[in-house]
Parts: sequence; C-alpha cells; structure tokens
Amino acid sequence: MDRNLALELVRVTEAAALACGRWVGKGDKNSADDAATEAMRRTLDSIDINGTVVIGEGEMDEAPMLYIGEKVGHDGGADVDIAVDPLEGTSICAKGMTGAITTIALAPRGGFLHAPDMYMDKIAVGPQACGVIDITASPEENLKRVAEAKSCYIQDLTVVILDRPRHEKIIGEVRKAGARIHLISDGDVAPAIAATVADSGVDMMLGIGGAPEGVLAAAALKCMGGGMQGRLVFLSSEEKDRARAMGIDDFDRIYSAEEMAGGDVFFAATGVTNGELLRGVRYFSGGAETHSIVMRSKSRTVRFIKAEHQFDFKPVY
Ligand code: VTB
Repeated sequence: MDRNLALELVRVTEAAALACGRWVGKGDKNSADDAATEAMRRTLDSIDINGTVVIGEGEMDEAPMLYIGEKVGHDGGADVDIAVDPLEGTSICAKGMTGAITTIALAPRGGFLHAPDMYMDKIAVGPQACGVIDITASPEENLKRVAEAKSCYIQDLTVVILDRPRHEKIIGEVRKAGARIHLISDGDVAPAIAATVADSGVDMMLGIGGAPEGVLAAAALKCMGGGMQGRLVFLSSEEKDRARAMGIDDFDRIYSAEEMAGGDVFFAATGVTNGELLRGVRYFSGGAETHSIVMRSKSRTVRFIKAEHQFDFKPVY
C-alpha cells in the first residue's frame, strides 16, 4: 500500500478533532460525536482508497454515517478495510476532561477482527514487555514480569484502568502488588497507545472496555511493537449470537495485536482534549493547532505531528 496514505489519514483525524473540538465542555456528547463523524466522513472520500468500514459507529440502522459495511473513497483506490472511532471519549469531550481523541486505522481487506460492539478484556504494554504479558495471569504476575522486562521495581510502574465497579478486584490487586494506578473515566485507546511511548508515564493499560476500540488500539500497538492481548467478554447468549454472525465461534479465544490487526496496517489519532498521549486542539485567532500521531506497521515509523490550521485558507467541517 502507498505509504503516503498515512499522512492522508492524519488529515482525517485532524478534521474530526477540529470539528468536535468546538464541543469541548459543552455537555453535549452526541453533538460532539456527530461533528467528528461528519468531518471524518467527508475527508475520507478525498483519499485514494476503496474502503469498507468494518469497525464503525454501529450497524446501518443505528448510525447514519460510518456504519459497519459503509463504503468510503472511490473505485480504483486501494482496497482496504477501515476501523474508526471518530470521537473516542465522547463524555470526556462533553465534560472538557482529559484524554479524548479522534482515531482511524486502515488494513488490507480482511485485516481487522470484526469485533462486535461488546466488551473486551484487554492488557497492553510497550515493546520492552511485549513478550511477557499473559491476560490469564493475575495483575500481580503481569506486573512482576513487566517490571523485570523494564528493569525497574513494580512500584515504578503506572497502570491505567477505567474507573468502573467491574474493576474493583483488579484495582485492589494492582494496589496490593505496589504499582501506581491512574484511574480514567473513559477512553482506553489513548492510554493503551501511551503504554508504548517511553516518556508517557504509562506502563500498562488493563481491564474491560469496548471490543471495537480494542481493535483500534491493537492496530496502533502493532505499528509500535507494543504488546496487547484481548479476550471478548460475553454478557448474554444474544451477544454470542451476534459474535457468531460476525464470524467468531471460539468465545474464549485470546487475540494478539497481530490477530486483531493483520497485514500492512496504518493508524492515526489526533488529540481533542489534553492527554498522556496527545495534546488537545488549541484555538487561536483565525485558526487552531492540533497534535497527532501517525504510523504504519511495515516501517514502524511513528510520527508526532503538530499542525497549524488557518481557517481562512481551508474548509472546516
Ligand atoms: C467506555 C469508554 C471506553 O469502552 O468505557 C467503554 O470510555 C465501555 O465501558 O473508551 P462502559 O460501558 O463501562 O462505559 C471504551 O469505549 C473503549 O474501550
């Protein structure tokens, strides 16, 4: 695939961030999400791809745009599958809290796990600890192994966990093991990626969040040589039926990053609000500044891009 597609993808996440950035702190998560989705949809059509959305805003009857199965781009472009989360952390954005991002990933046809909209148990770490994690082991065991791989004490490690009652047990176990915890209210994709960035202050992301977002995080971690495992969490037999319909029949399977995002994968994200991974959109007279990350698994080049946008000279959706 053309490596320049990576830079095209940044344009998409930048446009989405500039659009939903206007909704930061306004208490209206749906409008923020709509703004990001619309901007992403429009910019996607300007890219030279013949794409199908496989991770998106939902099924066709519940999402007007970027729904699963929707075609984007045009005939003759590169045949790709697309995973999007136009605004990861809609509530964070609505409350003006930290960690909201806009994000997209691209893989050759069939590259992404078609993850149903349900929960996934996840563990993500950086390259040094890539080969030592085991989602079936206790948090203490994983922390011991990561500390050893990083040549540090467990007390030096910081684990990001979604602040939910379902995580009470693992939070207790991580505390007992001695590691530091950063509890977040929403948005576990950015911290999973941050775990692979040396100076982010995050060493591990742990716990149950959305499965589609697990695939997006896997795409990024694959590009960065990070380690990730994910296992779907089924809350009902209806969810198992939905998974079966999407081609999943081994319900206990543990997926690696490679198994969730196969082939030559591209990933891009732009900060909406400040976070451990990216700075949020900052507006100034006549324009705004964005901070993005873009990467490609084939070359493993990771770029952080700070961009200045002048509204008089470009369309803002
Ligand atoms: C949210 C969201 C995450 O998972 O937590 C969601 O903030 C599912 O958890 O970023 P809840 O149902 O408890 O809110 C994510 O969307 C992604 O993993």
